[in-house]
Amino acid sequence: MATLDERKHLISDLWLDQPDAHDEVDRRTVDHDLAAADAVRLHHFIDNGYMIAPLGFGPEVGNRLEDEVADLWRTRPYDLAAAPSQGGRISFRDFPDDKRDVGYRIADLHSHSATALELYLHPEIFRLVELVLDQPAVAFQSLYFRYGSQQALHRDPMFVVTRPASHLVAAWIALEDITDGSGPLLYAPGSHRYPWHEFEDDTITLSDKGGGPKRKEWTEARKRMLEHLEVQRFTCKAGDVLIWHGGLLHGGAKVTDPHSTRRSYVVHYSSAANYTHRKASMQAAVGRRGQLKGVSATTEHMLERDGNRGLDNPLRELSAR
Ligand SMILES: O=C(O)CCC(=O)C(=O)O
Repeated sequence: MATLDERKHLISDLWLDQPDAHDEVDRRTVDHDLAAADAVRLHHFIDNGYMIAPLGFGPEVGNRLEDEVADLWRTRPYDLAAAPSQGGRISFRDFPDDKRDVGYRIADLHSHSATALELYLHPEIFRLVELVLDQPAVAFQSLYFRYGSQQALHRDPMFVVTRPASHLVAAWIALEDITDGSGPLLYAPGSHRYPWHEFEDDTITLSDKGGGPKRKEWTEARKRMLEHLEVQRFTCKAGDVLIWHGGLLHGGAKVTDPHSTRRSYVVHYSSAANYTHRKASMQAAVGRRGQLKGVSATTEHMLERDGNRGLDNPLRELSAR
């Protein structure tokens, strides 16, 4: 199945990517009881590649999550991983304390925190994501950030593989009021409609780690894209969610207030019919010298709440052995 068309646009069967998308939203408003507020969000999503909605909670959810994370840093489970700002995932058990700073993130916290699981399977986010996908969705991975990520602008399918690539939607949930100095989420409205950089024949994934030649190619391609785009900063209230199209260019702003946290939770979704299992890897200490070695696991195990489904953290399979 081809990924890009001859103009280097992502081939997509999503209804919101089709030329008649605005008409179709209007038609569903009249014929299918699509609520007026949702129609406004969908029209905005078609043109801009994202929508923003309130989830109806305040900072208490983030505070609860923070307490659960503090407990996990005390018990240090083997089958949960975090990644430093530079580098791959390392088991919580072996994660260096001095790397728990700006840019570090916890992967798939939904397996070890009740609050993270609530966010992972949040009914209102599922409702909105399913309006976009127009079919049942599945959550398949999550990231918890305590501080700004400072991640360079990118498009998720460069790193996150779904089949088809167009069936990728993400949600970014603010867990506290997000200030400008804390390194807010950055996004470029309308970028989802831009052509893609083709790293190899019909390939949009970037496999280079660090500063390899493909990274440099991408830096140049992004510079060209940004000549036509305006980058916005998502300063918002706790409980706001920004849901983006897989093609939206986004990243994390520089943290200019070193004392600020920027607690947020990101979840990636695909179509449930297509995304049924996931593999994850991490480094963990082995032997008497405690050298870090790569381990990985795959899961098909689904977590479910209120009829919404999400894949478990694959690393939980490791503790079962
Ligand atoms: O939260 C951020 O600063 C960026 C997150 C992001 O780029 C992602 O999860 O893909």
